[in-house]
Amino acid sequence: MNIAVCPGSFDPVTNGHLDIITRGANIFDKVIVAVLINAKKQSLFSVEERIELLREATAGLDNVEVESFNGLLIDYVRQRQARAVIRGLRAVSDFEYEMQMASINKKLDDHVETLFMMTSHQYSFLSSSIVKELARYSADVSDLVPPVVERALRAKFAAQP
Ligand code: COD
Repeated sequence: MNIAVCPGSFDPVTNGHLDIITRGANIFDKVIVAVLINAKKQSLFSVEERIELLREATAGLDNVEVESFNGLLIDYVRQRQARAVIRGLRAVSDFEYEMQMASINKKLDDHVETLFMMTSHQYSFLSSSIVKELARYSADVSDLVPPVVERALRAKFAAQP
C-alpha cells in the first residue's frame, strides 16, 4: 500500500490544506494527515480540536486518516510505514524553508520522498494565520475554510474577551 503523510500545524485547517490533502488522496492509497504536537508554539485551537476539525472536514475522503505526532517527522513517517511526505507550495517564500526541511528529512532517511504540490491559484494567498486574523475581526471567511471551521472560529472568538 502506498501511504503518504501530510504533516502540519493545521491551526486551523483551511481550504488550501484541504486542496492539497484531496489531491494527495487521489494519488496515494492512503493519506495520513499528521498534526504536530508542539508545546512551544502557541496555537488558537488545541491539538484535539484541530484533529476533530480535520476529521469533520475530510469525512468525505475514505482514504484519509487524521492523527497527531510529536518528535521528528521522519520517525513518525517510518513508524507509519509511509513512503512520502506531501507538502504544499504557495509562493517562492515557502520554498527556502521547504527545501531545507525536505533536505534534512532526505538525509535522515533516503527512502522517504517529499512531494510538493503547487497550490491551486485561488488559495495561493491563503494561510491559517490570515484566516485567524480575519475571523478575529469578524470578517467573512466562508470562502476560505470549511463550514465546520467557520463555526469553530466564530465560537472561539466569541468566547474571547
Ligand atoms: N495552499 C497550498 N498548500 C498550503 C496552503 C495553501 N493555501 N496553506 C498551507 N499549505 C501547506 C503548507 O505549505 C504545508 O505543506 C501544509 O499545508 C501544512 O501547513 P501548516 O502551516 O499547517 O504546517 P507547518 O508548515 O507549520 O508544518 C511544519 C511541520 C509540522 C511539518 C514541521 O515543523 C515538522 O515536521 N516538525 C517536526 C520536527 C521535524 O521533524 N523537523 C524537521 C527536521 S529538524
